[in-house]
Amino acid sequence: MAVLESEVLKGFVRLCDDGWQQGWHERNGGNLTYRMTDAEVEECKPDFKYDKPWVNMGVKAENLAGEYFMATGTGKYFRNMSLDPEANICIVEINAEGDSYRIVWGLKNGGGPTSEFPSHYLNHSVKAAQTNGASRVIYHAHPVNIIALTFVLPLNHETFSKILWQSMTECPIVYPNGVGVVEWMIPGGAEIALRTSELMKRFDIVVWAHHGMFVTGNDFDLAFGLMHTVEKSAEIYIRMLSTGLPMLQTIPEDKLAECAAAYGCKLDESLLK
Ligand code: 2HA
Ligand code: ZN
Repeated sequence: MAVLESEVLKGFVRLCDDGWQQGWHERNGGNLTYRMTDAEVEECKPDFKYDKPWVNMGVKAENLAGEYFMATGTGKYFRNMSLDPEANICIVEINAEGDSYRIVWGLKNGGGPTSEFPSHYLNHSVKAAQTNGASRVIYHAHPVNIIALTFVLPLNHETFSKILWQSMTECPIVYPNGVGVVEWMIPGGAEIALRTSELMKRFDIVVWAHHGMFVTGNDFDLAFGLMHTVEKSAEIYIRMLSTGLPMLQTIPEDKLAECAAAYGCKLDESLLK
């Protein structure tokens, strides 16, 4: 029962429930992975079984060798995570080369980690290196409003970042590095994984056109909060457009950096050019 009683599993499941309640996880949409701390691994280890085969991921990250990840299962529904975590979630161990995983807990009825595991894995690699190990969560969801915007806005980082920053005053403070954008691609493979992880070197948020969003955070609250904030700003922008009325005013572009600075954050002003 070590895993089922752990705080880390409770936090993981809570994020899944919160995302489901927001309407971001139709059917089996979306996925979540968490890089466990050494203490969490020790706590959960009594439940681990090392009898499953190694599975090659098609991508490699040496800085994640030997790490343990908690991951939603492929084809599993966020709606069901809290009802039966052991059937819908797994813990995987990464091998010494950093290119394969094996399931050590969970998915009791079979299956594997999320189809987007290669993307999650490379994003974890980039973020762990960049934050000296502080970043632990990668979260992928299908929020309605940000997806809708990918049909009507040009697909570039500058347009999305500026419009979303200007849609709500907290935004330049919550995500001063802006938003990266990937054009439509086939999900689930190494190509979109590499593309996304390249952008994760610069951003904590990557929008996948006509699909959804990837965000990263040091913990579940920060990752969920980031998804929530970006999606809310997209919703405000869309509601503003939906009035059909002309926009009379917005947050001044030349005040965005000042707003972030007032809270100790540095806006990536290169996105405003
Ligand atoms: O888990 O969201 O991108 C299903 C997906 C794939
Ligand atoms: Zn998806």
